[in-house]
Amino acid sequence: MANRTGAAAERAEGSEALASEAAEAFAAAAGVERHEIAVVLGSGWGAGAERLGPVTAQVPAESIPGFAPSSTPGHAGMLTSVQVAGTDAHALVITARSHYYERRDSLGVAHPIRMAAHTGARIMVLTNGCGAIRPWAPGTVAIVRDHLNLTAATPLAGAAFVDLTDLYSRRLRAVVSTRYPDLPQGVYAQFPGPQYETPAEVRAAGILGADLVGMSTALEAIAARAAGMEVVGLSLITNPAAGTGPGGLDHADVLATGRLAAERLADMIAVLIPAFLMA
Ligand code: 8IG
Repeated sequence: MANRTGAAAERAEGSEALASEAAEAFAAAAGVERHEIAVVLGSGWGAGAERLGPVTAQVPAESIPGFAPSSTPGHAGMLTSVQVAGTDAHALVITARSHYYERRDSLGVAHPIRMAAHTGARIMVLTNGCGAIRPWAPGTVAIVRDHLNLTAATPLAGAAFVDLTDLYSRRLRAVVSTRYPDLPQGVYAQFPGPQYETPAEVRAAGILGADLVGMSTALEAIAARAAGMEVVGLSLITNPAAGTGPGGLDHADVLATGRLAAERLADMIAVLIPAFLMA
């Protein structure tokens, strides 16, 4: 380790220095100094950048420091800079989510979030696809009201006693509810994955207070709050959680629900991002 001292050690995986370096590299690649808002597009939400405004730049995540090559062949994560129509702000759109189940690495999960903070983002929009414990139909979008972190992991290290009382911003949830009054709000439980839950685990999560089950978002939300950002979470329900629907879970059905919802979700993103910025 003799050669990993000083600056090199400070740029270690998951570090603030690496996030800062990534932000500088992205700002240079985009030719945009400041991104006021960041959006992580999860399962089903991938079309969300398209109607947001003119794309200023799009780079493969792997070209930015700290991003691991995508583990899904043919699906390189992208980092996109979009000029948000109707505002003078820029959005950093992240379709390079690193899931905890990929490498059991919560620091890697937090890297894009910390990078976003270093680009200037004060708002972090986290979207995902998830299962519903409640009888909410596939295709429904739920607003994340709170979460249960059931991963036994954290993106934080050291004495980072971060207050999570209002983690999913009441203010920004109200912005969503004003535009879309019918959306339910729910508690999202992040399981470690990659396996889906057993029916017993789903029942247990329900007793603990969860309405939704997924494999992302909670660790990212913690990292975002620790970095000083205001957080909003939106979940596309793609399936009844295991044991609550008529049959088993099939990833193909999950993807099909996402495809059917894609246009509607893209519209929602285009409506909500400017609304968050102006709130
Ligand atoms: I999409 O039912 C999607 N992601 N843990 N459980 C978990 N993650 C999910 C599910 C689900 N559906």
